Amino acid sequence: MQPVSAIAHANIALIKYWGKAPGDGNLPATGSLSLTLDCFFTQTVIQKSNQDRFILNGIEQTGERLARVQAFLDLVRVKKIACEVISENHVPTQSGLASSASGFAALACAANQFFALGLDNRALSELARRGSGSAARSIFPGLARMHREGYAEGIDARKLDLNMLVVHCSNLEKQVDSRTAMNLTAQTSAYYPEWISSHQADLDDALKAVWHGDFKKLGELTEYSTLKMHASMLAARPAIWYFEPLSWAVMNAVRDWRRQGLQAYFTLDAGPHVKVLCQSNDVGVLKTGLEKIPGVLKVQHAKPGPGAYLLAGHSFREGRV
Ligand code: 2P0
Repeated sequence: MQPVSAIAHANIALIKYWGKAPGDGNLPATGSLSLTLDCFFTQTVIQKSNQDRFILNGIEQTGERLARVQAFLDLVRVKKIACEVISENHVPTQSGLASSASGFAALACAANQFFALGLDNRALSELARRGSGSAARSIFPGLARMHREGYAEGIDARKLDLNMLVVHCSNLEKQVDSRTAMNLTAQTSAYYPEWISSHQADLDDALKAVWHGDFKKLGELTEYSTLKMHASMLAARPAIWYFEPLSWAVMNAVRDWRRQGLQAYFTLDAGPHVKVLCQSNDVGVLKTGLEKIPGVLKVQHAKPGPGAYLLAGHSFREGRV
């Protein structure tokens, strides 16, 4: 068996997923819609070994991180063949910038070739989902829709000019991982049932906005979805929030700029960083404005990125993070 190398890019949900369906298989409780970004990616090499190993950014992983990769390999490997998985993450790990999405999408893509599984993109997205819910969407370029049934598909976004400014608000790793936070929200938040029952309408409206090339509508729904998701977490017991004061400052600035006529819409995930959806013409002025907010560490401009793909060689690529 020859070593196999694959790359997958991170994605950010515009219409969020938050919560699991009951039962095994890591099925989401709702669908979602995301944008795969060109500036954050994971490269993963898988090869035969005498024992399972997982090396992330040059550091050998043990405990939960190794166990999660092993459980994923167990889904596809024959005769428990031992593997070495080497990943280089050009995404800040555990910071709400979806490193598990690009990580498991790259691993699924590499495993498909390594074990000769012959999966098409839909089946590949289902496999990636078993590792991490959001990973299913990183199989596809640009906009991707995740179905509640557990697979993702690419969505034609040709009528839209989509850009994302990623505003780094903290260097700290997040305190509560997404899976724990989702489960706590589902079990204890009075607003969780509303989040679930009102979700499909948001997704349908967003897909309509994409179809009509209606950037404003898509942006408004993007903000609505993230705030609704975070509101459901705030009502959990104990409450969960990922915002930092700086995150609020950035959100306030985005709203001010919108009042002045700029089209910009924010979204936040399970971390303090703010991502701003905007169009090419506004990137320059928004980036300059965001960089001037006291405390902002870095602003990165992302365009729609490619789907997961295999690499011919096994040398590692340079990243921008
Ligand atoms: C999303 N997030 O739609 C939402 C919004 C974070 C906030 O999916 O447990 O890493 O690995 O399946 O996919 C983050 O959760 O969770 C996530 P697991 P995942 O992007």
